[in-house]
Amino acid sequence: MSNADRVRVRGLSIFRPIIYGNTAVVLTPKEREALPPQNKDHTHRWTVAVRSAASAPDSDIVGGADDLGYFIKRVTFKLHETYPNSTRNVDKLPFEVTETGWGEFEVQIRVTFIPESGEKAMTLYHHIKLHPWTLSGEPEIPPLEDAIRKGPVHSWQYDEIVFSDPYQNFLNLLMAHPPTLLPKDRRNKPAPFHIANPSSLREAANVTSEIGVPEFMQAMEKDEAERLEAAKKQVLAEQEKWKKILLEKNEELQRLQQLVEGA
Ligand code: SLL
Repeated sequence: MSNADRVRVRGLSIFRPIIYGNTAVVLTPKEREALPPQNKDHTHRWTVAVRSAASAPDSDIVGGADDLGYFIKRVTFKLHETYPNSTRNVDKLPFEVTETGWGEFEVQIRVTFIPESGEKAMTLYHHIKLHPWTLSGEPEIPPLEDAIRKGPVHSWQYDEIVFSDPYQNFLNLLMAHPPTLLPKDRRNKPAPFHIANPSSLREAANVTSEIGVPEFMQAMEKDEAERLEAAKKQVLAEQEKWKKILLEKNEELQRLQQLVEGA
């Protein structure tokens, strides 16, 4: 890395949209038969993952249109201790772990960035969801046939990894990989299903209608845009305030200088 690359670009922030979460399906009786003896009590197969927010068109995979390996070095998933080798390091794409199990639990997800970024690792938490979303919000384990009919359960959260004052070389790298824009509208699959997001998707989380693969869309960015707009206004107001103070101080300085010259 040359000295010029080590320079931080002050005052600049750049972000990359990601999603993290899980998909789960119930195991059919046949699949349960095929499990190793120590796992005979397992009822579901799930995948926990960190992916780019945009989905590939016509894909059954939630998110993952872009390769995040250019800025993420490793994702560590800390599973429930009932799992053997519960800390799973994933050093290459896809950043995900697939397992079978019987219970929901919280997984700790640690994202380590490439060394050139100079960024600290980031920790996320996700509750592995196995059972379908219910209207009441109360957990409910449906009969096996219902669960199979309803299809995969999805629980994903959208987030933006923000890099502030990035190193010049890291900034160049990020800019060389612009993220795929989220689609304006749902493109191919039937509408919501089982999905969760702590903010804008809360309502959608409780809607169980047609089965479909969730997809993150621009509408969900609206909340974020409104928050940014509010922040911008605040910064502008702050700027105005300091401008006024600066002017007043300048006037005072001039007055004092005249006093000094006159003395
Ligand atoms: C619960 N607090 O009681 C949760 C724990 C544990 C999940 C869930 C299988 C591990 C194995 C598994 O699903 N663990 O069989 O090794 O619901």
